[in-house]
Amino acid sequence: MCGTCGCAAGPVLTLLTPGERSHHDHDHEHHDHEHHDHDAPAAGRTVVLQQKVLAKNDEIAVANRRWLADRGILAVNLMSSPGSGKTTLLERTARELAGELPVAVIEGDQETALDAERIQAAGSRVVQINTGTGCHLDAAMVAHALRDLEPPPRSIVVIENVGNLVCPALFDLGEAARVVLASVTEGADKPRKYPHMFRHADLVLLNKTDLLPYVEFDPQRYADELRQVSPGALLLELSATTGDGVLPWYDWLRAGALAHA
Ligand SMILES: Nc1nc2c(ncn2[C@@H]2O[C@H](COP(=O)(O)OP(=O)(O)OP(=O)(O)O)[C@@H](O)[C@H]2O)c(=O)[nH]1
Ligand SMILES: [Mg+2]
Repeated sequence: MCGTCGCAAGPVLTLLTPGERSHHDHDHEHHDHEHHDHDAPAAGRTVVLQQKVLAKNDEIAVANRRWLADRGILAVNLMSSPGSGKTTLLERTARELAGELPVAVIEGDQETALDAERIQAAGSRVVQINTGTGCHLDAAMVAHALRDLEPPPRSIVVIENVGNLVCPALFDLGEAARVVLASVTEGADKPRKYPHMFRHADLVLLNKTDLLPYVEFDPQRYADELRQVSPGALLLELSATTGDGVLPWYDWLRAGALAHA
């Protein structure tokens, strides 16, 4: 997992509410996340530490899940490669479900509050987590963010994880569902090359279908590749930019929200 990728510094959280000015020079609150196996002298010790980190994470994830269930909130862990279109889809979702279903967002990025500013402009409550050198969110970060975000009961919280297809797959955040967003510019081979990410996905969204005329990408091959890794995952095709195909995504969110309310 993160033994060599630099998940060392603590995260920084910024709450942006609709209409509020961005203040990204926020409190540099550091939390203890015990990620750090960089000093481990031997492989055996590294493995033990990794197991401890994951066990601790799982404990906090269980608490997050209970906190969310107590409030009837549907939490979705949204993961993808950098630039697949997570924030673009959430901007559209926030706008188009406004007034029907409140969608609050937790944004995970190494640096900047750029994504939080976009979600804020789309009218949703949002907390930005900056992970520094870290390549994924963990349950403790999400626990802090949920307290800052204060999502209303019976709402939806989407957690936009740090963009990559590797480490985010390992960390349970306490979500009710895992959604992987892929885009047609990434190639059809990604499910088999990054099986851990796709294996536990409840839903896979194939984005940027408006670009299909311009890229070499076979949606049928993609569906077949996904089936090999994750036979149970639902696959929906859409374009976050044009809005084509987004209605089944909204129906999926509505059904999930209803089931968790
Ligand atoms: N053509 C096309 N472009 C898209 C679509 N969705 C997103 N984009 C573009 O893809 C780029 C990245 O989109 P983002 O929404 O920032 O992607 P992201 O997954 O949030 O990126 P990170 O947070 O950096 O991981 C932007 O230039 C978007 O305009 C789509 O459906 N079609
Ligand atoms: Mg983003």
